[in-house]
Amino acid sequence: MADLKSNFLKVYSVLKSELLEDPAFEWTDDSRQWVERMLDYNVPGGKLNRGLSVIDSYKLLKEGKELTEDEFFLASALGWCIEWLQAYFLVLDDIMDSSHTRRGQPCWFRLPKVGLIATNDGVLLRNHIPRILRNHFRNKRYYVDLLDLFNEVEFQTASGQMIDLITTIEGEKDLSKYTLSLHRRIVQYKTAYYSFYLSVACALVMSGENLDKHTDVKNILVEMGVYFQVQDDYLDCFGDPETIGKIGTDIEDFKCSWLVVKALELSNKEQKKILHENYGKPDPANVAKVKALYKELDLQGVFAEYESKSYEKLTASIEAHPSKAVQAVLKSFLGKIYKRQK
Ligand code: GPP
Ligand code: MG
Ligand code: MG
Ligand code: MG
Repeated sequence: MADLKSNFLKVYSVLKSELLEDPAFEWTDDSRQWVERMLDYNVPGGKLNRGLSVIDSYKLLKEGKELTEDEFFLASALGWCIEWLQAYFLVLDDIMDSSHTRRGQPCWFRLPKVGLIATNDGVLLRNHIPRILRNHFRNKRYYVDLLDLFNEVEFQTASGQMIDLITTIEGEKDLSKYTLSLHRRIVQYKTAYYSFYLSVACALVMSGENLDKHTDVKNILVEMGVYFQVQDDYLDCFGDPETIGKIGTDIEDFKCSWLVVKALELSNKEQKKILHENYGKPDPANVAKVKALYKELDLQGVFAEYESKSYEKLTASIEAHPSKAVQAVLKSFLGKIYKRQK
């Protein structure tokens, strides 16, 4: 595993060097330095699960046969495209959510010399993806399928992000609009497609598969993505900031989080009043009251129950899949996130 990660990181260096020499632009030392620092700060510092999963999935689809050097490089390049996509989303999401830290360091836009230049850096990160794909896949039969896949998933994510953001306008008017079905719709689009479906879809496309024939796999991965974002919502309040590398902002931001949806479901009249009076306010005293109510309602216990139920359901749908190779891909994914603390 350590070896896999270090080989994967070597591919990052290659891709970065190519981008810093992109012949479509007239580089200067300053511009090259800015992009290099921006990439090193935002792209490789996460868990790299999404990126590494392309390699894992591709290997499992080849029934465990060793990858050639060329296959390893290409699967890694696709994995890095997903990590670039993630970096682009996170740089912009942190501005939109007024977050302070990410991956154990200040959010990129919080650096004094960066500020709103971060918005253009987001655009650049996004543009690096088709540059990487062009550099390494232009001659492949499946080039257009890859472009199509990345475009579609980006559109779904931006649409999910839009509803995540505009829902708070409605929530501020009437908190009772926050329901489980609304929550599901938001997280399915803003998280599940790019965080779960995309890695396996890249591996399938690289193996010459037609994605239209794999809607059953897609459905299971979307379910897993929903479960993953419920964990993210839970960790936003109950996770250890040192471990998750970020400080939660969902309560302050009036987010339609899984926790507030469950709290509304379980609250009596007085408890609902506490939520209405304190949710979505920046003052730490208000936030503390919401957190105290979450504890009183035993949302930690409710989440633990949800977590084991989701695991059982996902395992059952995975085991119903006809292909053992696909089952192995999905099980390895689920194993990586079950009961995660970060
Ligand atoms: C996670 O939401 C969703 C994203 C990071 C997608 C952002 C999409 C854009 C088009 C910008 P989150 O805000 O709960 O994530 P986190 O808790 O990591 O801030
Ligand atoms: Mg956020
Ligand atoms: Mg967000
Ligand atoms: Mg979150």
